Parts: sequence; structure tokens; C-alpha cells
Amino acid sequence: MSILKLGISRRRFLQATGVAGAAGATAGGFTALAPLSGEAKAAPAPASGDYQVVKNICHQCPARCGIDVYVTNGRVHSIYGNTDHPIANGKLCPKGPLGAYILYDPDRFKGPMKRTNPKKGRNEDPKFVPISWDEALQIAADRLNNLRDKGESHRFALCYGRGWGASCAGLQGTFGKLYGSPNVAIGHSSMCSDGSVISKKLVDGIGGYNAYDYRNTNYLLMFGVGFLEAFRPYNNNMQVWGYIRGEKSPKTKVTAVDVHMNTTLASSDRALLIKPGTDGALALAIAHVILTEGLWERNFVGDFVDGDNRFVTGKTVDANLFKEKWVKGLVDWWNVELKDRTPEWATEVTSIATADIVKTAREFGTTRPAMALYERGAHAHSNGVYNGMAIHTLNALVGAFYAKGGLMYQMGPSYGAMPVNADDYMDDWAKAGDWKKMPRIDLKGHEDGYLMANNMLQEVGPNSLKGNPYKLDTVMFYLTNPVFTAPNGKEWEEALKELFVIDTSPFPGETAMMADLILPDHTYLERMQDAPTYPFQGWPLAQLRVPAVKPLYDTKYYGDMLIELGKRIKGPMGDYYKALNNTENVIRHLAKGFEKDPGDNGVNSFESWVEKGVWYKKPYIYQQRQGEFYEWDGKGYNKPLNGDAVKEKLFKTASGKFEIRSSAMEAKADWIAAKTGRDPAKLMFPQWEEPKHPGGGDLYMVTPKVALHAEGRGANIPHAIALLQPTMGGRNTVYIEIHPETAKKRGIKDGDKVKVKSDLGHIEGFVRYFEGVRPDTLVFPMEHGHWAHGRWAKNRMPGHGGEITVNQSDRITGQCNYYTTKVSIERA
Ligand SMILES: Nc1nc2c(c(=O)[nH]1)N[C@H]1C(S)=C(S)[C@@H](COP(=O)(O)OP(=O)(O)OC[C@H]3O[C@@H](n4cnc5c(=O)[nH]c(N)nc54)[C@H](O)[C@@H]3O)O[C@H]1N2
Ligand SMILES: Nc1nc2c(c(=O)[nH]1)N[C@H]1C(S)=C(S)[C@@H](COP(=O)(O)OP(=O)(O)OC[C@H]3O[C@@H](n4cnc5c(=O)[nH]c(N)nc54)[C@H](O)[C@@H]3O)O[C@H]1N2
Ligand code: SF4
Ligand SMILES: [Mo]
Repeated sequence: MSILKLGISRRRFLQATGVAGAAGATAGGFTALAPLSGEAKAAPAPASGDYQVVKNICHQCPARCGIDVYVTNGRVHSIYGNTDHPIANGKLCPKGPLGAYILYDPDRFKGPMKRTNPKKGRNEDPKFVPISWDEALQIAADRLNNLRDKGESHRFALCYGRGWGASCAGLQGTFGKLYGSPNVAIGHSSMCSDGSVISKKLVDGIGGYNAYDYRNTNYLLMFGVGFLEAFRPYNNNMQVWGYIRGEKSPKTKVTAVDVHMNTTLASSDRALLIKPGTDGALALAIAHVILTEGLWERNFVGDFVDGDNRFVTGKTVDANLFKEKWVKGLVDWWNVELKDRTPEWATEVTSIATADIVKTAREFGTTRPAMALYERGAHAHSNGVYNGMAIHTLNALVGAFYAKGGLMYQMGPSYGAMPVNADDYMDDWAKAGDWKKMPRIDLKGHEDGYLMANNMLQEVGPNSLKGNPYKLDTVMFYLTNPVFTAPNGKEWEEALKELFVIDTSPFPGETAMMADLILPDHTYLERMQDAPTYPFQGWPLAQLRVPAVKPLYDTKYYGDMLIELGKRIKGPMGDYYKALNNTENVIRHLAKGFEKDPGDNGVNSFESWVEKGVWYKKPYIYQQRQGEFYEWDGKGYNKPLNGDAVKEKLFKTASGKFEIRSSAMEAKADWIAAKTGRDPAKLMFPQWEEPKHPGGGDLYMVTPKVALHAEGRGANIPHAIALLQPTMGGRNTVYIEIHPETAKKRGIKDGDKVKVKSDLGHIEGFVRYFEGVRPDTLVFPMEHGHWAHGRWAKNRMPGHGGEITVNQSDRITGQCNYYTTKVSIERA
């Protein structure tokens, strides 16, 4: 039997030929570990008290908490927060300790497989059969070589979601450059938080996530942020919350703005339930009060030449009379937009009481240090770019940038150089092939596409399906599952039917069900992987996943998979990957940087990084005080920075200031006006714009994260799902929150089964009466309604909100407008 010749155990063969993703959990012949299924009769391991503690990082969300993995007799038995890790501090959120469910998930893929059923669809069993790694990689390499030989290398796309570091997602750019495809790689950031990253960049020039000095702030104003559910780094947010709302004196005041009463709002001093998509109007009105009442930070913003405040509602101001310091365009903004954005006006738009707006503005404007945060709730709308710019400008008005108790940008780690220089391995095609003339499949940066977008993953499937700008041939996925997580995932199902699909997930998710080739990654507890921190407190931090156990099955770390694939590409590209060798070599070279720049915890080598699991170096090196900027000199923030240095490092805009009048937008004003119909005289300022609500219904639908959700990849953790039940209700379900008045008007009773409809179709679910949700809005969490991803994930109601979410994205930032579709609801 050829399969056995290839080194596949008969057991894995039997398992793989069963219905994909269903039970049949026999372990492969590749592991000494006890199989999970009841039918297996492994002898119990001899009892022994010996255990090992291995350093790793939690995989369930981008907080990247350091974990101590306890291993006894080769099996993981518990996971704790790493006590020496600055984000975890020995603690974890409820998802952190559940990693063993991921490692021992009985529905995991046990090794590489190919599809034998040519038909694809939800109800088609892919009929995967196991193959060897050699065969699997050669199938992929043959396709890639063939495309390259035909001059069509642009028709290979690599799509990724949660990339971690230089040894996985960090290898992809080089792969694209050497192979010759503009579509290697396309990330999920436009489905995630580009709306905040890019709206901030338009005014401050940076283009990253903010880091926040929560411990020292006295006021937090949050717009559409799940601070106690999701906002990164979630675990540390809870820790810092305990401090700033308890021990700290003065206690940090919090105003939170959302569309339903979640944990964050319930724990705040003031909870404002805003009409979806109108956060920008609230921010403008707060700015209006700050200016008319003279509450801005003069040291940072500047002042009228004679100190007389001329900001009077409805009246224009002579720009020559105001001397700006670190902001550009304040008076212009006032004149074209802000002078009429009164709290009374904002009440009409947002439905928030005028008195609440004024009180919030006065508190925010008079408490220092204060800062304003926003995330998906504020920016995942058609007007998100302006909502974001308006909110970020509040930070400038109170001088929060780089201030103690304010916000900053994350510094990167002192990594060593890559072992091999890719530029030495470029052939003619890589250097100057026709692929360089091809647009990206997602139309990033294209005249007819998304001007300033970083990535447009949500467009990859739909554009290939339309053949605009062309059809792809082969698409590979790493840690992303757009068939489930992209809006209107059904369109992706159609798109993937026409393509050769490679998925690297260890789990039988929706995208894997559409795959032709499965190249399963190790799970996180089995792999060595670097991961610099997501923004935390600004100073650099780089963590390491150390394998806690030997891989259970015949899987391969994604980074190594990419290197092995590269070795099989003809020409100098293959030689590059042979020289690179493997990811351990890459990681060892990264760690060489620590020899010259040891971490605060003594990590100065690969070995000590493995031992401690984290390298970090405090403090953050910049600080702004009273409108002056300083750099850390080893003892304090004593070294003054001049305007040029600030421009180079801290406000990377054309003017070197915080630009309320955005030069980046002004430079593209013609395009923005022509393609998006915005007013050329005004489009460069934060402003109010009516949100567009597609979908055809009469209620807003919002599908946020809750604490027990791990993006779209946690639904196969049975314990996480069980923990959801007491708060969200029900067994096998999560209720859709509906205001009782809204329900009664439609004859819907508490607990009723309902249909939720948009122009794209309908999903079913059960409702729960909840006075804490706005009467015009339905809320239910994102991670339900999988039709694949293993036995615990599948077929739980309500159906998945993404299926009836219209794919609408902002043409400037590319942000996908998840929270903007309108739906209708009726009894099922
Ligand atoms: N537990 C958990 N934590 C996570 C993740 C996870 O899956 N689970 N994912 C991580 C990822 S990838 C990301 S991007 C971050 C995202 O972090 P957040 O952006 O903080 O999370 P979301 O739940 O998408 O949205 C935040 C809030 O916006 C609200 N909202 C919706 N529409 C509006 C509106 O118009 N105005 C206002 N003011 N609020 C609105 C929602 O009700 C929700 O409470 O979280 C990260 N952390
Ligand atoms: N309705 C709605 N939709 C949303 C959101 C929302 O709030 N509401 N949030 C959006 C946001 S913020 C984001 S970031 C995106 C996230 O969406 P995606 O980018 O799709 O990320 P995940 O859902 O985490 O999907 C991860 C995929 O990786 C696979 N996987 C799991 N573990 C591993 C592993 O160790 N290795 C590999 N190679 N693969 C693995 C999983 O099986 C799954 O197929 O979803 C977006 N979609
Ligand atoms: S906050 Fe995120 S990374 Fe930390 S333990 Fe929870 S899920 Fe894991
Ligand atoms: Mo995200």
C-alpha cells in the first residue's frame, strides 16, 4: 500500500479518510504519548513527581502573556502565568490556562493531507487522505514553480492573520520578494484594527498601535473599547484596572462609551450608550467644550497671542491670533468644522444627553494626565477614519502624547540580523519580472482600490471571484480563517471553490474544509517561535515560545514549512532557503542582538532566552513634559529633543507636529474627493460624517468579542464555551441581546427562537431580554455559529453574524465596517 510506504501509519490513514473534522481521534504513529480516544489502550505512565516548567506564550489573543507550562511525563498538565513576565505577572485571563484543550484537541489534523473530493462546499466531505511531508511540500512547490515558469507568479497569494514574529510572519515578505508576487503576504489588519492604526497615522504620522501608561493616568475616556473584555493586553488591563480603580490615589476616573452595558461600562464611573457609528460626533462636541471653555493644554497646543480665548460657539477665529506649538491646523479646524459642533448638536446625533457630554468634556479637559482610547467600536464604520481622527485629537488637546500617564508608541526589540541576506539571492524575475507591474489582488493602494490601506484581506476572495484585477491560482493561509471571520463569508466559499487552497491550521476550520492541501502547523505548546510584544508600555519586550512537549503528531512549524517550501523553488531562491536552513537558526540569530543589549532580566543569549522566555528593557526612552520633549540619558529624561528629532522620531508628519489638518490627506485630496465624494476643502480635518448602514434592516447589529472568545479560533475550547454559559445564557447557545421594548413590538418573547436578516440572508438564534442594550441595536458575540472547527465548535446557535454582515470597507484606511450592517429580527 503506497500510503504505508510513505511512512503513514495505518491508523492515521483510517482517521483521515473518515468525515473530515469528525471524531476518530486515534493518535498517529509519530508519538509516544497516550492517545486520547477511549478505544486506545495505552498503558498508564508510571507515577512520578518529576515535572518540568517550560516557558511559552499564550496563543489565545494578542496580549501575548508569558506562560509557565507544567509538564509531567511528557504531558502538559497545567498552565500558569509566568511570574517574571511583565504582562502576565503570574496571572492569566480565563482563557490562558485552557491551552491543554488546544494541544489535545481530538479533532486536530494528524499530519499533511490532500483532498480527494474535487467538489467543495459546506456539505462536501473533503475526503482528505494522508500524505508525507515530502509529497505535500512538493505538490505545493510544483504549483509555485509552474506559475513562476509561466510568468504568473502574482497568482500565488499568501494570506495570514495572527502573525507572531520574525520566525513566522516575518519570513513572508522575503518569500514574496524572491518568488515574485505582490500578494505575499496579505494580512488581516483591515479586518482587525487598521481603522485605528491609519486614522492615527493621518494625524500623528506614526502608523502603529499605541502603548499606554495606564498606571499614571488620572482619566480614561474610552470609545468602543472592550477594556475588560478584549482590548490589548487584556490580562494586564484587568490587573491595571484593579490598581487604578482601587489602590491608586487619586483613583483614575473612567468614562466608557459603547452600545450595550458590558463589563467595561458596568465598571466605569460613567457609561454612555451611544448610537452606533456616531462616536466622532461625541468627540467633536467634547473638543468644542474644551476649546470654548479654555481647557486645552497650552504648553502642548499653544495659545492665543494675548492669552484671550476667542473660541466662541458659531464664530470664526483669525488664525494669525493663535500661536500653535505642537499641533497644526487647530484654528482652521475650528473655523471649518468645530465651531458649530456643540453638545446640543451632538445630542441629536448620538442620543447622549447634553449634560453628560458637557460633564465628560469638563472632566476630561481639567484632569491631567488624561487620555482617550478608541478601538473597533469607534472605527469599524464607514466614517471610522474621521471618528478616529477626532478622538485622537482629544489626546493632543490635553497634551497626552509621550506624557507620563499618557500614550506613546511601542519600541521594537534589539534583534540580531537575519543569518542570510536575501538580496544576494534575487534572480532576474525577482528583481524586475512582470509581476512588479501587477496590482495587488486586494487593490491595496490602487487608484480604484483602497488608498492608504495596509492590507485588504476581506477583498482577496471576492476580487479573485470577480477576476478583478485577475483570478488567483493558488492561495495559502496562515492563522486566518476568512471563510468564517470575513464579512459575507459565503462569497469566500465560492471564491475558494475555484482555487487551489493550502491551509496550515492544525484544526479543521471552515477555510481548511475548502482546502486542497493541509499542511498542519504545530500547536503553540509544541513550537519554538519568537514574538515581540504587541503594544504594552512602550519599552521593548520580546518573548519566546519554547516547545513544552514533543509534537504529538506529524505536524511542522509554519516557519519551517515556509523554509522547506522555499528550498524547493528553483533557482537562487531555493539556495537562499537552504542557507537559511531552519527557524531555530533564525531565532538563534535574533538572539545574538541580546548579547550586545542584555535585557533587564539578564537575558543575553539564546540559552537564557529559552530559560526565561522573555527579554525586555525598561524604560521607554522618550518623555514630553510641559510641552518639551526629552530623551532618557541613563538616569532620567534629561536630554532635550529639538523639533527635528521630534519630527524624526515622535511625530512623523510633514510638519513634525500633531496635524489636526492632515497633510497626508491633503496630499491625496484629489483622489479622496473623486473616489469618496468628500468635500475637498474640508476632507483633511476630523469631522462629522453620517455613517452608511448597508443591510436593509431597521436595527444595528454588533458582534463584539467577549472575554472567553479567542478571536475566531477558540470555539474548539469546550471549557471556554462552558464558562460563557452562565453570563451569556443557555447550553449550546449564546443569546442575542435585545431590548424588551424592541422585542415586544415585534411579538418576540424572552428566550424565543428568532431569525436575524440582512440583504445577504438570515441566521437563527435565541434572544434574551436585556435592558442594558440600546433599543435600536442587537448584540451577540462573534465566535458563535461555526459550521466547522471541530466537534465543540460546530453548529452552535446563534448563527455567525459575519454571514449577514455586508462587506463594506473604508476607501482610505481599508477598515472593514463590521459594526455597521442593519438587520431585522422576527420570530423563527
Ligand atoms: N477576549 C478577547 N480578547 C481579544 C480578542 C478576542 O477575540 N477575545 N481579540 C483581539 C483582537 S484581534 C482585537 S482587534 C482586539 C479588539 O478589541 P476591541 O476593539 O476593544 O473589541 P471589539 O469587541 O471588536 O469592539 C469593542 C466594543 O465596541 C462596541 N461597539 C460596537 N459598535 C460601536 C459604536 O458604534 N460605538 C461604540 N462606542 N462602541 C461600539 C462593541 O459593543 C464592543 O464592546 O481585541 C483583542 N483581544
Ligand atoms: N463578526 C465579527 N467578525 C470579526 C470580528 C468581530 O468582532 N465580529 N473580529 C475581527 C477581528 S478583530 C479579527 S483580528 C479577525 C480574526 O480573524 P482571523 O484572521 O480569521 O483569525 P482567527 O479567527 O483567529 O483564525 C485563525 C485560524 O487559524 C487557525 N489556527 C488556530 N491555531 C493555529 C495555529 O497554531 N497555527 C496555525 N497555522 N493556524 C492556527 C484556526 O483554525 C483558524 O482557521 O476576525 C474579524 N472578524
Ligand atoms: S489575555 Fe490573551 S494572551 Fe493573556 S492569558 Fe488571556 S487569552 Fe492568553
Ligand atoms: Mo483583531
